[in-house]
Amino acid sequence: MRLKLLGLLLWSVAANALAASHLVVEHAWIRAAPPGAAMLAGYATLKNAGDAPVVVTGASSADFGDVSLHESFSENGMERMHPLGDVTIAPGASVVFAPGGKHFMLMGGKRELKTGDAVEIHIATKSGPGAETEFAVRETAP
Ligand SMILES: [Cu+2]
Repeated sequence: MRLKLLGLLLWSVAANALAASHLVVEHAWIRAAPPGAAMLAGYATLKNAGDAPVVVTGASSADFGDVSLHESFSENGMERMHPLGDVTIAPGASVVFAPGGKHFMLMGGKRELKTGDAVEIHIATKSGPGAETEFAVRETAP
């Protein structure tokens, strides 16, 4: 009986780990900017390919001092943005980070980036390892 319970417990731990690791990131890119730009914006489609909700809590990169999740909106005709809290993605659903909406705000750049370069960004999730993703520096969306 005790062994059976332990087996069930281990199975459930493994299942949770699997579910949490099913964040799939596609079309990841950073908009190229003139040299010395104070901030850059990154975009991607975040897909939950698992069967449990994925909660994205933030992002980081060795190439930037600060990476945060932002959302753009317009107010009185002005383009503004505010930080996003946790982003919850339901099983099977996707959240699109795209120009004019959600984006990864990249500040404190540590090296000059030009079109064709790649930047590793780690997307952190509440449980599981999150996703290590290569963002391509481009002029336009892929
Ligand atoms: Cu922003």
